Amino acid sequence: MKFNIHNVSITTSAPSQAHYPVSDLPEIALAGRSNVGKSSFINTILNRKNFARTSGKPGKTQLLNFFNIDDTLHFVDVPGYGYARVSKKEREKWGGMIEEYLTTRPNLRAVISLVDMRHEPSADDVQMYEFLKYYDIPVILVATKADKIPRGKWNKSESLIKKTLQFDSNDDFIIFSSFDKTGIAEAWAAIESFID
Ligand SMILES: Nc1nc2c(ncn2[C@@H]2O[C@H](COP(=O)(O)OP(=O)(O)OP(=O)(O)O)[C@@H](O)[C@H]2O)c(=O)[nH]1
Ligand SMILES: [Mg+2]
Repeated sequence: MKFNIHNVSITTSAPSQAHYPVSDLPEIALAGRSNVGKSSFINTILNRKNFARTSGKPGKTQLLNFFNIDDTLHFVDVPGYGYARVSKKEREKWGGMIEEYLTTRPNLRAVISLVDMRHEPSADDVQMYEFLKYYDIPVILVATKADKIPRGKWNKSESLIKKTLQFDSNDDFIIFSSFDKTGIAEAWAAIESFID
């Protein structure tokens, strides 16, 4: 399948099931720590500057944002986890929202799970990965901000991430950078493998 990435629009922003779009389109959700680069990832692979909102201010994406891509699939941008400066109550609200979506949505085909390639995955990252594996949701692991580490250290970073996550070798692992556009073709190939 070939995408012509021309027609992209936001379908809806939903806090809960009742607000999800009524649609048969397959969905690919994005999960990751606040500030890891989820919105940037969407912008980069769509070759858009500021489609999904990005900001240096963590915790900005508060709802599930459904983006229609050429009437072929929805990307679902999910609020980031692990943002320290939110209350316990807000964190629980977030947990309920993401869990409800991930465990009940029949349209969901795979989750793009983003981790910062510069660091060992956090406890939150590990928990998210374990959650996805527990519910048998296919994962496309994206190690992002690769531009911030020299190429000579990419293998070492990849090994550390895989070891810490107890990475399932059946899942895709993609080295990515929104800054120098590394990994766009690989990301699309992985996404398309879940859409056909
Ligand atoms: N160097 C570098 N910076 C990046 C990359 N991707 C994102 N950033 C920066 O990281 C910051 C956060 O990016 P976002 O895309 O807004 O992150 P997010 O995961 O959507 O954040 P929330 O919506 O708050 O959960 C921004 O300042 C981006 O410019 C990358 O590949 N390389
Ligand atoms: Mg975002």
